[in-house]
Amino acid sequence: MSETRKVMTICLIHDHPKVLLGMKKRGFGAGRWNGFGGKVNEGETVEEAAKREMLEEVGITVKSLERRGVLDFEFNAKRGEILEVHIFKVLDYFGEPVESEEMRPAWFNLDEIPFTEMWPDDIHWFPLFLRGSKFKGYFLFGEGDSVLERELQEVQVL
Ligand code: 6U4
Repeated sequence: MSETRKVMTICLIHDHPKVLLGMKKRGFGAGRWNGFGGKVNEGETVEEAAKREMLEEVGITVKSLERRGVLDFEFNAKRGEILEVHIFKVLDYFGEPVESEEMRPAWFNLDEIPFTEMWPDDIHWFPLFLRGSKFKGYFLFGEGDSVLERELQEVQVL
């Protein structure tokens, strides 16, 4: 079976002991808390897309970031269409989070991350992200918030 890939980004700011999340107000994943990000456009690198989305969605200018994870997501109802999501930690930035048409930002303490209102994969990889690991994985989603298959491993190099 042929496979298509859409490359996407997620950016997270972890200013210990808080992490910045956004409530997605519209479109894909609306109603969930998530990192900031979106599709990589033609002609831009994944890092450029990650920075652009941070500025568009939450008004933050990213000076430097580091790739921490790459996850492939697939929906059972749409087999063969893979979302390849690159997860970045923002290392250095300026600006304050500002609400946009797409996202309502809020800081969460690490012991209050709202996993039940996030994508169901997040509870698995967030702990790796928060402790500074790099990781790769694959999640197959079924109906509702079910995860039918999951693979997740720490890696030295992405
Ligand atoms: P438009 O509406 O074209 O501006 P765009 O902002 O480019 O869209 P969007 O909002 O569809 O893209 O991006 C979806 C966001 O959701 C990306 O940041 C990736 C993220 N995402 C998708 N599946 C996810 C999942 N299973 N777990 C997760 N984030 C996911 O934590």
